[in-house]
Amino acid sequence: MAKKTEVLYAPHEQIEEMQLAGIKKTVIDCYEHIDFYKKSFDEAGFDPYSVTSLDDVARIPFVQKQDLRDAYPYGMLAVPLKDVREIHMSSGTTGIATVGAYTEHDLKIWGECFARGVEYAGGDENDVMHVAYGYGLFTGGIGAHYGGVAAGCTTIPMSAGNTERQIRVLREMGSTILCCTPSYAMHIADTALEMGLDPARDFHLRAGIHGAEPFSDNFRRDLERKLNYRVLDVYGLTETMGPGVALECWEQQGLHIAEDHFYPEIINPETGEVLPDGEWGELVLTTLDREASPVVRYRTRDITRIIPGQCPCGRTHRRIDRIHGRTDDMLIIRGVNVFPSQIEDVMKTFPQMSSWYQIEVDTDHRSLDIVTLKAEPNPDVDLDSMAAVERLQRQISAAMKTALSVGVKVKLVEPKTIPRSEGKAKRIVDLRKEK
Ligand code: DLL
Repeated sequence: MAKKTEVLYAPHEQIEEMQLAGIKKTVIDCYEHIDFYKKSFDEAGFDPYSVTSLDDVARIPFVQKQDLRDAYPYGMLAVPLKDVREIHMSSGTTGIATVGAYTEHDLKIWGECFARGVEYAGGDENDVMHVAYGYGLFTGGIGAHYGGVAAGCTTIPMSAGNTERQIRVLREMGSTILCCTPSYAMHIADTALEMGLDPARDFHLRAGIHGAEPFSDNFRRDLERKLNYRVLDVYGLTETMGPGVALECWEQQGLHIAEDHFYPEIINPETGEVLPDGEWGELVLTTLDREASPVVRYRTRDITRIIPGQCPCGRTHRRIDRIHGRTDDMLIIRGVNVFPSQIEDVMKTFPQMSSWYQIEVDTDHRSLDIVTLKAEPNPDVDLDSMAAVERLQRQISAAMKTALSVGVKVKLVEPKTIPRSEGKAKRIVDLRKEK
């Protein structure tokens, strides 16, 4: 019988009571134990003992990624180091990493949150979970692993890489749930096809719990067709916990936030004003019971919205929409805002196109952004003449114009020339930074 975690069905008023209690405790903990918050609250004139309703949250100052970086390595700990059992770090590609620390309690909650993904997939101890997110400082591998174990699955800690071996193990162990980035799942599927296998038949997958990067609906359908399973999105970030902050259920109508552990808000990224449900903006998260690394109003830079209304699955935890992208990755083409995942979605309406692409951003002589989509057609597509290639390029470009109102140059490239990734795919190549 499928598991039914009670709190996921609790009346929303009850969840709000839990949230208020969690926020009250977290702001006081942060104020009393973390210098950054004491200074930030005092400077903003915010009294952490004054919270009486969820409306008060809008008065609390934000915390940003840079604040966490400035506190590296241990400046944001709310407990003594002796109580910390595990540390993870963000990749820090743009500078100093941010640190996520966990007490024993935090690790337990993490496992329980990710395990909800297994529950949402209708899974249980009869499932074999193949974890091909990277293990290590990245939260993907270990977070999914704790989730698999907490859900009672037979959990296989593959980590990322060595794709042919992944394929052998997927087949031989009869894995039913695959956890990795969506781009790596696509690479696994494509490699299996190249090896002469039919992964839709030769694998035994039922569900994939894929996240850590944006992917479009059309990308998802392609993956589901190739692997003959259902793809569920998982969201998370080092600064608040790792994967499991929000997870999609079988309905595929948005990701349920673990509202008993996180308080979500959507803000206008320019003004900081809180937006009503349904409006797109930047997701801000407050942890409700995190002991080692609590955050209060952390600006994620991820663009989404809270989906109004209740999910047909009957669970009461509110849902965020699939992440469009990060504010830092948003392209502004002649004044129009576009995310790479929207470009991907349009490209993937062309059956001739594979899922491998990169978007190059450069500036022209008038310093206006020019955007080129470099993309691989499917290897079995016969583009025998230059004229055929140019026609397809023009058609894709025209579809971008119609769907997104932006001019995107399209350049088809040879199969396998776009780098494959075992973790997060690099979708944007910013040539402006190299000038
Ligand atoms: O990517 C945690 C994670 C691991 C999530 C495995 C899901 C699965 P970071 O490396 O700190 O942590 O990167 C966090 O990745 O702010 C988003 O911009 C992006 N991201 C995470 N999940 C999704 C998703 C992990 N489902 C950053 N869709 C976040 C779109 C996502 N973007």
